Amino acid sequence: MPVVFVIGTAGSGKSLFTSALSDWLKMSKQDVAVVNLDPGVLKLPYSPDVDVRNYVDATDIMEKYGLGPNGAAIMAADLIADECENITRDIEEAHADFVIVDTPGQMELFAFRASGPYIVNELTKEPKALIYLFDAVFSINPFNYVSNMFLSAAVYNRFFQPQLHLLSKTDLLPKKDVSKIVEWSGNPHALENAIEEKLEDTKRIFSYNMMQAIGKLGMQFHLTPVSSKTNEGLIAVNTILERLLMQGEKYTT
Ligand SMILES: Nc1nc2c(ncn2[C@@H]2O[C@H](COP(=O)(O)OP(=O)(O)O)[C@@H](O)[C@H]2O)c(=O)[nH]1
Ligand SMILES: [Mg+2]
Repeated sequence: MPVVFVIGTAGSGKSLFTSALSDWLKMSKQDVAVVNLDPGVLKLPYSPDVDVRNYVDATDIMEKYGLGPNGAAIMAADLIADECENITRDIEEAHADFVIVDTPGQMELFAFRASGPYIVNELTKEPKALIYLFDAVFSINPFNYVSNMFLSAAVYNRFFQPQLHLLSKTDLLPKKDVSKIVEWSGNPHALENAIEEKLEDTKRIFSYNMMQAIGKLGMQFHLTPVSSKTNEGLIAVNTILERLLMQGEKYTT
């Protein structure tokens, strides 16, 4: 039962993408289970098969411990680690061939505290992968794009799992802008030109040096454009996931 974790900065479209991909896979007769790992979310665009809020709920924590939203979110993120066994059992009981996990809204609560990597390691021994979302509207600025590359490299450095990079919300940008960002992701010279053209002073130097430093890590950021509103790119994502997780076999046995 391969598991894929959807990750990205707050508002990058993790929950809606989880919903779109799971609906699309179900339409293609794949047996999918969807897991919500966000203890603070009030409303989800899908019905989770497994929900961390059954065990840890940030709103309850606020009341019980008299914490504000940030304190409760941090405490909730840390408490999830103790519920790994329960969540794993719930996932197993869902008897799916493929599991999609929607992670907490604030990425740092998952990626940069101890609980996230612990959960990713403990939840299953099956093949797993991370899907990292680059928000297209944010990424059209080369400075933001490079910052996102940096965050994505930092996430990889926390989990060390196969990582697939998607450009989300492409329906919100003109096609030519989507193509431009995709080109940056595959061609460092195109990104370098955009940095030269669009940025000045400190931002230009910072972005250029950051891009060089990340290049030295040898990571691939090739972005696959997707939209959770129009379902653009889901076929491509499915193909990549199959290759990444199942060496080309369907998820279903
Ligand atoms: N137009 C458009 N809006 C999107 C898309 N994906 C997410 N959104 C919107 O972006 C906002 C944040 O999305 P959400 O999935 O909650 O982000 P999360 O915090 O990463 O889980 C919501 O208002 C979504 O409706 C997309 O592909 N296209
Ligand atoms: Mg969300």
